[in-house]
Amino acid sequence: MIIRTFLAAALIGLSSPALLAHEAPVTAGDLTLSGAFTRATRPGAPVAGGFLTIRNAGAEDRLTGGSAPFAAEVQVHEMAMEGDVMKMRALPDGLPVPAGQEIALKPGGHHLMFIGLKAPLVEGETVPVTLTFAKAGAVTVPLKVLAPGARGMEH
Ligand SMILES: [Cu+2]
Repeated sequence: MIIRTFLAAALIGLSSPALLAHEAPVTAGDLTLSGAFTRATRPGAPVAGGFLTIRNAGAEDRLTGGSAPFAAEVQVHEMAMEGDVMKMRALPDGLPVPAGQEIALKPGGHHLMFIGLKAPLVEGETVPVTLTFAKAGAVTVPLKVLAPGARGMEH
């Protein structure tokens, strides 16, 4: 039911993206992925971040990486202090999604990193990312492209 709704929304989105304020959640097994967005980039920008909420109704899972047609590579990043400087770095073992909990990838925290952008991300468009989970497998999620600097969906 939720998947059908998502497909219908995606089809509508192809013809008139402005109809959709935000994308319907995507479910895969025990996981529900919602509020997924990225941000518009300038021409030539090499990287962009991706953000979403992952709710896990089942046993512990792990987000290990992913792929996207608009980027050469998708990594899972954390923010960490190095001396006095906040830096981001890839999580080589991925990001745990604890049993029965919800985690948020958000600006300033854990995030997806799109590396080697093949084209600018254009505000108002929707682009797909396929995330890889240790248990749930590959899950494709539509990412809304918001304004540069946007911190999340407006409701
Ligand atoms: Cu990053």
